[in-house]
Amino acid sequence: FLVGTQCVQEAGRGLSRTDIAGQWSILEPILKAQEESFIQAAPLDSNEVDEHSSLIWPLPLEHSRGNVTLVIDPGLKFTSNLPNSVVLDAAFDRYLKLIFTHPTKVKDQKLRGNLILVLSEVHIEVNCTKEELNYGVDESYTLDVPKNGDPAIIKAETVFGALRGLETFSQLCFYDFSTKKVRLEHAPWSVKDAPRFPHRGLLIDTSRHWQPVIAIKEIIDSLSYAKMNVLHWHTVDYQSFPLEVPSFPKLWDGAYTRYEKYSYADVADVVEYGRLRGVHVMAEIDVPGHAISWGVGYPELWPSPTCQEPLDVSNNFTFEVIEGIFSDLKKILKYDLFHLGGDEVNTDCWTSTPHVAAWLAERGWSGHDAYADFVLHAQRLALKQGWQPINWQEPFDEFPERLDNSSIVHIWINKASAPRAAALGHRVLMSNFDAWYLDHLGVPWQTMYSNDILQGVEDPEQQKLFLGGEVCAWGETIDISDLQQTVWPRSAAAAERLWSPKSLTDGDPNRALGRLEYFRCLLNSRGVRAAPVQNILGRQPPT
Ligand code: CP6
Repeated sequence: FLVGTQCVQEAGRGLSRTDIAGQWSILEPILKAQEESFIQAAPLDSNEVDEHSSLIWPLPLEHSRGNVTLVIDPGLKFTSNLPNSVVLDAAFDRYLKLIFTHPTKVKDQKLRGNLILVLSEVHIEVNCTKEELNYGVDESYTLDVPKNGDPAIIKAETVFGALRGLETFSQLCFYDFSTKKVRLEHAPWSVKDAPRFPHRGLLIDTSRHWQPVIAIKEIIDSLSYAKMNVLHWHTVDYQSFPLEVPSFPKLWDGAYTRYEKYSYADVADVVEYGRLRGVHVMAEIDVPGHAISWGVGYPELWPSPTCQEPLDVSNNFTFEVIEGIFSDLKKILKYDLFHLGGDEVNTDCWTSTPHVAAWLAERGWSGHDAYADFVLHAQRLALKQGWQPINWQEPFDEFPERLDNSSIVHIWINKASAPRAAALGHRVLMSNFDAWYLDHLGVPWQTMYSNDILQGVEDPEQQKLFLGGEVCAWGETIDISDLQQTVWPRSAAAAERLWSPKSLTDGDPNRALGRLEYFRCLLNSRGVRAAPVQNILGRQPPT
């Protein structure tokens, strides 16, 4: 809206569309003067993505901008063509709060005769009315912010694309302390955006340290700010089993304490919390290793009381329990992928425990054979639930010939297995620990940023098999006291790698420094305890 000098909001509201058209002749010279005082901006190419070029993290696929500053109406309205959208309505509430973080002047002070342009509406158009969050859901969107105060338009295939567009819009808005108004600079904006990879995740580990549900929800919020879309929930492990499994209620006897558990309803609640933010919750039940805590409630899952892992492969009850966990979880998880762990298996307990050794001998199997059989059995149980199973890379490294190529390989030890897995037709997820393990506090953000997951994969058909990747916050040293500053800002480096085009993210990572510092401050302003960019935990003092 074109507004006079006194009262921005009221005057702005009072003008109809035809009034604006009628006043275009007044507006035009002002816009021209504004434009002339800036260098004309052209679409950015990869060489121009310097530290000051954009407030948007991660960088969009394409964007261009102009030179006009808009003021955001404190009465900003989000409208859409889906009036009953639960996802959009919830998002509108959230984004209004994020945009108006400071008391904003409604009645304007004298603006010394200046005219200002006010943006009062963001309109959203979504094609698909389904609001289920499945793997590969279309997250593309366009955002156009005209320079004359006409409504900004977000167009998306799905509500989840619209969420990404709202995030981008909110990142363009900032509070201007001199006028006490929210501003949006460099209109007109035209953004065309879509993710490079469909699976952009963070692993959290609630076995080594229990994390309260509120900490998990805060992490989901923060993931959506970086357009990350998967929470990989490593629910249980050696140390504790905090998860309620209605079919086998003694499993959560393996929780650290009676206060450190997740009820079945908690998990469903986290899944819905994620859906409203476009974040899939992918659970991991790590078998047959990393599972000692299972035996607190059901000691028969251990090979023996003194040799407690891997889970007893010779006992049918082991697979009944796994199947019970899966069928309970299937009712509340929505993601199509499910993680079966399968890493770091040492079969010594199997070969040294008499009844298991006898069972192996009957079949003529080595511990290694039984390990492969266990992983395949668990995969069949996951497939039976309609899930696509993922395993850590060891099963692929150790018995590639036995794996169905529909199973997904999650790389963590070394990148070298990734091209091999893709060549055999497996889909691949990347979390190589030299770059993307957040609990390795000495790894700088630049290393995380430089980790292109398609490195060494030239064939476009094989490249398509890379679903994306995850940064990992293993929980041995992480609880609610340091979760966020361990995850942020370094996860943002991976987030940009996984969202933005390769052409904009290759090259010297330090080109992203200024933008990353800005994004870190944005996170802080939203209550996310992101650590300083140049002062990550564990950084060595300069020598
Ligand atoms: N827990 C589980 C872990 C790790 C893995 N699985 C791990 C191993 C090595 C490093 C960091 C984490 N703590 N269940 C491996 C996927 Cl360096």
